[in-house]
Amino acid sequence: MRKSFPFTPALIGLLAGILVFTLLFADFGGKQAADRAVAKGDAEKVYVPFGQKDDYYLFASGGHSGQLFVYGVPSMRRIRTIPVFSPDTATGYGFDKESRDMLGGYTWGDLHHPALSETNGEYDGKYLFATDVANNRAAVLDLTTFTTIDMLQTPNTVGPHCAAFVTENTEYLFLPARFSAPLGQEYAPLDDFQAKYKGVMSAVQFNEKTRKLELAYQVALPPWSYDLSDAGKKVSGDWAVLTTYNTEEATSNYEINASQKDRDYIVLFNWKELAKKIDDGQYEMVNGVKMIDPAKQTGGIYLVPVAKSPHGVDVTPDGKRFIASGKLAPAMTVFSFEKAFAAIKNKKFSGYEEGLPVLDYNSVMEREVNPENALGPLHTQFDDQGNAYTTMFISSEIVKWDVNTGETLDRIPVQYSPGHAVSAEGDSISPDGKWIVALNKLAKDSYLSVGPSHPESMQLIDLSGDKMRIIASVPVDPEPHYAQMIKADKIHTINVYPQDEKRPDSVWRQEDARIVRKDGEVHVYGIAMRSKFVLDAKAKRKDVIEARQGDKVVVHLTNIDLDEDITHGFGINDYNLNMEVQPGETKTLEFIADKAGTFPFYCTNFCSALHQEMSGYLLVEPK
Ligand SMILES: [Cu+2]
Repeated sequence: MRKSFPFTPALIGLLAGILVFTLLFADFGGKQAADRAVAKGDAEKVYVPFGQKDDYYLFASGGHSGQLFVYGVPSMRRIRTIPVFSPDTATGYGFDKESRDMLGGYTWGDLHHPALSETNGEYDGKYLFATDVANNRAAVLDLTTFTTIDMLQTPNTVGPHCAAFVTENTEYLFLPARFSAPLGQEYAPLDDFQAKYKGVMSAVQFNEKTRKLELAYQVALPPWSYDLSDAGKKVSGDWAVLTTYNTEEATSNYEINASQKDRDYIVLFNWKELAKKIDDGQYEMVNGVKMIDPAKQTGGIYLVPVAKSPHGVDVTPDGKRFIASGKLAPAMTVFSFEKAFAAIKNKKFSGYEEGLPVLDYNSVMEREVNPENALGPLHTQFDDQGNAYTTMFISSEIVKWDVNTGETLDRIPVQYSPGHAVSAEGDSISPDGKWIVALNKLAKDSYLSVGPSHPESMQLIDLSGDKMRIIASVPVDPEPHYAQMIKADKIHTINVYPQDEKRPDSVWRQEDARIVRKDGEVHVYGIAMRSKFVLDAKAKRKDVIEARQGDKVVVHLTNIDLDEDITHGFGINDYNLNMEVQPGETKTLEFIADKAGTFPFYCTNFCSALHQEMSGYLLVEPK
């Protein structure tokens, strides 16, 4: 018996342990089964069976890749990468003459906030605009072809981060600047910051007939940083709002010096009044651009005090309110356009800043919304029920709240640190309320490791139930700053480029292919078709280009395969050149044959069983 004594408590302990373990395991097993069932339900929501298409296109900025990423929602499959501000060897963008000229020698860009064209406040699916923070450009993409069709360099505007947003009928695209600089980026010491530096906003228009972007006018705003913006809607349709930071006018160590004041400003402006000033000649010409100085040509621009260092400012779908979030303050602030209009009418100004009237905060503010322990509110999106969804960068979550009452309705953690979020049709006058995608700055431990730097992530959140649910999480290349999501049936792509016989330099019949030589120039008017190049119909070898070293060679190539998805490429071995010619398209490659020798060229896009045979020679005879 003595021997058994030590065993009894141990045995009891063991049995108890087994029991607890069994209970725990059973509980855990049950929970796991339940979780799996829910996960299965979630998986079904994102599963788009083969043969079916997604419900939405999501256009996400590719940040400093200079590209735009296209995803399908809800599958979250990446469908396409569209090069915009940087060259791309896959499509030859930046290599063929037209896109190379358009890029203007720049080899990188920083694409931030894409904006879909609108008609009556709804996304119309025709065009998409984007801006380049790195090199002060605006671009427009044609959504019938998913290609960049024009680019505009904006002088005076330095780092247009606070863009792009379009007015309700795409009358304007505004590009306010992140950086202040002397006009024309002239040299001026930083001690002259207040006197000589300006934060310039460009007003750009898109001419649908010429398919060109045009710089309408600019506004020389105070030397602050302009961060994000939104256009008014309906009752506020003539207005737009932008956030500012560094109203301290710091010139160094911004982390501290640009965060001193308790309040920065929202710039509230009436773009119709600004356009009228231009019509009335109230501007000066600065570096060839009509420039409004709001301190001299007063009216139409007002300041609204806002919680310090705000990021996003977003107009509600009904156009009645604008919501700003101070990223260093825990609150979202709801402002009323109606109250702002009354304050402007009654001149309820609390003072002037850099010559601009400051509206009295309490006269314009409707509500401060401060969800408990929510930190770092950045950007707000909307659904179809009057609810707002704000990303919290620091507490890493999305908070759903009622715009009318400020009541917090739901919160969901995301991995990690969301900058923007985008809801379906979220910036239009009628959001769909189905999905919101969190654009997270850090994926950390979400995916297989790829070394010290990890991908960013996008998380798809289902809004259909009472509670938000994350139902998919996908890695994404750096760096989606913002995205817009549009119903797929609003986009109408073409299958092939039309056979336009009048298109300059195009050739549609093999017998018309020719090579023309004159004074050190070789002009090729050729055809790409399955599975050959026809460059000179009369030559012994129809797929050969002969040039002399130093000649300028211009290859015009038309893809006469008017067949969807039969795209051809033209890459020249060891000449660092490649371009894509899509079905029915004519593209031009222009270069100096500065290297003598023998250089095969070949079709770079797989096009048929005999694709490998689709090649020829560039022969460059030495001088
Ligand atoms: Cu081919």
